Amino acid sequence: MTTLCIATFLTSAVLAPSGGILAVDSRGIGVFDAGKWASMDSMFLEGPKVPQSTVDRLTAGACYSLSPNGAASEARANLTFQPDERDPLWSVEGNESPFLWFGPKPAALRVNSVKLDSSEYLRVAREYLKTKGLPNAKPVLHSVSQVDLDGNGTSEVLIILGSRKVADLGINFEDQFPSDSDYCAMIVREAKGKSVRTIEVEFYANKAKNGSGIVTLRGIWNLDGKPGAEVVTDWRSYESGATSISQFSQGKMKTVASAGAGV
Ligand SMILES: [Ca+2]
Repeated sequence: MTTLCIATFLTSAVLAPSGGILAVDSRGIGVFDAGKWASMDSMFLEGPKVPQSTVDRLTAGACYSLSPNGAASEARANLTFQPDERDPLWSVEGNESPFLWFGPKPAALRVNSVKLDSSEYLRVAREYLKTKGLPNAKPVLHSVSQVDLDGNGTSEVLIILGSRKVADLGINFEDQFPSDSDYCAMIVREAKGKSVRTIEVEFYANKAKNGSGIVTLRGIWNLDGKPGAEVVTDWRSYESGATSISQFSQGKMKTVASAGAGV
């Protein structure tokens, strides 16, 4: 009897659907299927289009409304393809939650939000900005999250910072930051043995390689069930925007899926 139960359990564990689709602000962003992440359709899609049959299969089961702090509650929604020539997208119908995961309930992940007046992380931000040629910068912390990003058992710290509060960076109707001294950046603090290093993920300034732009944290979850986290961020620039899913591994943050629209 015991053997039979274990055998049944193992079979169901293997056959259980492991994939899923993340939608943010009613738009399909990324799909995890057959062990890999891919972008959902948008004007930025460079890879193959996501087949309707894949979406049907992955959205047939449960769907969860996620909160940025990691809680997940069962929800109901559908994903429908909108074949707009310029801006194709998978759109959520029947649910207005900002974050929906069509897939198995996400594994628990501990994320600690650090206070934004933290003198330690303000110091880290100033030290980082010195390496960007800004020796006297007075950064504002936008978000500071302690979390084991790569699943190696040690927490990293994901920091987003800027020269002003997000609302004051003013990128919505301008193609540049208000001044050439403005910036926005995302960095990771990683402990390596006894030392700690700062890794740049994104840096935006009027005269930076990527130009002006704003990155904001939307949420951090473990969606694919593998060790580590999926970090969901928004990027906004002049009349353009995208939501991305990234993973941190071996000291590097890599975008695994992204969808957006713009000029
Ligand atoms: Ca880690």
